[in-house]
Amino acid sequence: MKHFLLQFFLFAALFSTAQPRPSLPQLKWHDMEYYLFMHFGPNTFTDKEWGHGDEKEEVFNPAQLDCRQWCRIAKAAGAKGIIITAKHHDGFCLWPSKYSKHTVRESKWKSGKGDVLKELSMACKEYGLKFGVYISPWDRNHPDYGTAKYNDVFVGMMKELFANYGPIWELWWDGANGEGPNGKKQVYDWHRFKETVKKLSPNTVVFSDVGPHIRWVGNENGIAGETNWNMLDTAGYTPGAGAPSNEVLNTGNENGKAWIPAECDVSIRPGWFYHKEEDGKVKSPEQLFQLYLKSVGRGANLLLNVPPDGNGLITAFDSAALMGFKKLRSESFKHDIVNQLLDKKEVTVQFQHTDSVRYSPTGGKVEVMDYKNNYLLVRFKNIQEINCIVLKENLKKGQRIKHFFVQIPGEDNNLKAYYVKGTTIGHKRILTFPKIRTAFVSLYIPESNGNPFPEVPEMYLLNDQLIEK
Ligand code: FUL
Repeated sequence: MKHFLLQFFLFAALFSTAQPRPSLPQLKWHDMEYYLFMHFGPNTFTDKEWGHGDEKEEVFNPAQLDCRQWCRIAKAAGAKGIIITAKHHDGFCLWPSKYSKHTVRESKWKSGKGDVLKELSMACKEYGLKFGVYISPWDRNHPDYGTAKYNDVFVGMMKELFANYGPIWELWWDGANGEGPNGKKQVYDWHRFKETVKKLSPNTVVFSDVGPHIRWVGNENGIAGETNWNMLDTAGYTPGAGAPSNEVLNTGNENGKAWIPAECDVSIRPGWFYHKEEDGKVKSPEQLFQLYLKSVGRGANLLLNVPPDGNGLITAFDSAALMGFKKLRSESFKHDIVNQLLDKKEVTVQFQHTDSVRYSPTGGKVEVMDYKNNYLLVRFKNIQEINCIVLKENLKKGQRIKHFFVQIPGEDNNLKAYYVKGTTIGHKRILTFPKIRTAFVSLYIPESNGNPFPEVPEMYLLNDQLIEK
């Protein structure tokens, strides 16, 4: 018995030190990198950001709604999916839910026969885009909100979503709740909500402030932490007011117990919903590129909101900005110098780490680590000109790199020519700097949680105007 107990505790100790790893749906999610958010509903017509839930259903009437136009633009913009506000805080459902009387069915649009989710999910399939659904737990319309019955309503609605519009790639639970001191208090059954998704659609990744699969980045400006761990501790926390601080959400927890990477939601306009007076305030392609560097370039994903207008179309202002952004990305990241030269055998990439370094595959801390020699060296046969390096880490092994130095001696071998100290890498860490001519780049990893697994970096020469500001 004693022996058994000892084994049990040893096993438990090993297990508890194991680093979290992404699930397969999460690994695929990391590769999605950039996709669109669409805020659409009664607010689009009433010019509000937060509807009260008492708006007449007839206000919703997007005469020219064309989800294929949304998808055509998303695809041309290089976005890999669309997440739509199926139900915002006003409770209006963009599908004819049997759990509500505040839906497209009660509107005049298509004489009550329309279904935005049907149209969009089909258009996404046609264009090869992932389809995601935002559904607000906070509901200012539903008569059951504030009672236990509302949890049944919310679960029932999710069941409808999975049954009729799947596969749903990402489900978004917004944590916002603006009920005042005398407002209704809903005790959400988060556990039941999670179990419902797990059972009905195990490959769906669920976003909320604290996951379970994807976390909020802690701001709505599209900016991830320069230190950005994909791990988070969630014990004792809930979405919304019960979430960890924005600072913690922004950087994650180095030793967090669960893999819950950050997603950066940000709007192309000042507001989330369409407002005509913001037509002149759409972010420029250059601004979007900077956001890309600060989100995807810091190991997070970019969820860019592009709200359709009252006709049910994406305006020319937004579409032009998206195309400009796409052009900047395509031109910038077209020629990966390292890969091209690898093909021609004009570069060598070596990763050196001491032979003494061994890492237990169980994740247990069983051997002494020595990282003195963790160098990734890139040597070019001929001098190259670069101003951008994309560092990457093999996330299948978890996120381990804690600290790195990149050194690029100039043509004259001046070791100080470019030298940057950084913290985490994760899915991608995009570094930009004034252009430099060099034959050699080194990445030194002095600190990592377990043996580090950096991937072969990409290197580019971007237009000088685009380096991170
Ligand atoms: C917030 C909401 O309150 C905003 O209206 C918007 O939907 C944004 C994405 O999330 O919490």
